[in-house]
Amino acid sequence: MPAGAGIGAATQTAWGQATPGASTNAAARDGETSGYIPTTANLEARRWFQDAKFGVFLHWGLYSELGGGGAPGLAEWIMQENKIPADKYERLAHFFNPTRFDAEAWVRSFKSAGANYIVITSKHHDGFAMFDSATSPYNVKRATPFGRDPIAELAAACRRQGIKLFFYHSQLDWHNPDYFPRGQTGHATGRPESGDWEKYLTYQDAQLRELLTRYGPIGGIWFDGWWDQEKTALRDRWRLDRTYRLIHQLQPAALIVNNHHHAPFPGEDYQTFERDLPGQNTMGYSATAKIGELPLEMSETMNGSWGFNLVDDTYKTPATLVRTLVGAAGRNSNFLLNTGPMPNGEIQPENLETFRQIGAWLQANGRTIYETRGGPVAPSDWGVTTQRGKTVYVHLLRDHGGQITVPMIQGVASAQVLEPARP
Ligand code: FHN
Repeated sequence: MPAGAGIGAATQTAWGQATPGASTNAAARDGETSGYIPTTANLEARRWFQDAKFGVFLHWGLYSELGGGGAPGLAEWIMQENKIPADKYERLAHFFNPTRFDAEAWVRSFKSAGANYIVITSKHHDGFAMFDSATSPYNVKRATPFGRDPIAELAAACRRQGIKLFFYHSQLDWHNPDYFPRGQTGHATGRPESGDWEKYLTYQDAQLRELLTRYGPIGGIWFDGWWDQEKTALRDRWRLDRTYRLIHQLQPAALIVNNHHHAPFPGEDYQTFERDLPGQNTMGYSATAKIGELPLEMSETMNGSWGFNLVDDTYKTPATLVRTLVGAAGRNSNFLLNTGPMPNGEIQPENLETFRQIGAWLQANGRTIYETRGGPVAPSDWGVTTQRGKTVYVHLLRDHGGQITVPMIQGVASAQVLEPARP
């Protein structure tokens, strides 16, 4: 598969930049200034995370049943976009019955794609818990004919097959009446114009406690939706300290990340970028996302939607996605690639094929990606560099007219072409 114009490896005789792992020390310093000191287990988990490089993102929920409603766009936003009142949307739970869900098969596919971790929606903005929650009956086990806990099945499969599981958890909630006052969204849900914000936060922490105590050791919590209250008085009333402390107390090695689109807040363990490489801002999410000292990640969609969309065929090619993965690695960042499972519990065949091709590329070239850090040469028009130990991998991602100059790799002892240029 054409991943780029080629890869070369050069062995350095001297270090051209800070040693791998330096960023985790800086992260520890960040923690000290905020009062949060990551434990040794947490720092180890951050290093593991940086080595892992590639993860699979899963947006799966009641919205998957509607497949985007016949329009391209964010299928998981259909409740908001189509102004579906909460009590009507609840009915979707009665039809949620993904009988073809097979956690072991999912994990096998993602592992053979070369992924080392999975991030799945435990709750998206629609407020529906995709796990068995004693905190609220509005959950997959108790409110659907399916009657199973897919998160428990996935956690068990991940454990058996040796891959880490993270939970995406939406802070924004279009269902819970106590998510009040509303922020930028969720105004057409028919909920009463009253609610108890503190109660909402207690509810949120109770669900997080369930996620952190019932499914064994987890990779971390991937928050989203903070931005909904960014322009309101509630902006500073999330009590992140309390929530983050709870998570770190229950599972010190669980990494906290929050897709608030800013530089990391105190207590967070890595920084994520939505649909843009760190340092880019083509989507408009990253204008204020100054790159911090923590490990990095970029998330991306296969087409234009996170949730399963029936009509959106704008799939990125495997070659494009591999280039993004390599571009991320060259920026010292992980790559988190999304698929929206279908309402029957299967992964879209188109996406499975893409994963298969990415896996084939990683099988052949993974040594230039896994366990590397961003290389000594800044990302450039022609591509990026990664490095492990004294070996620098030069990834040529674009047409370079047959010749490039790679500056500042000092004392190169030997060089070889690993993957010849492809059309
Ligand atoms: O609104 C969500 C969206 O549905 C999706 O979950 C993505 C994933 O990064 N994040 C939000 C937008 O920032």
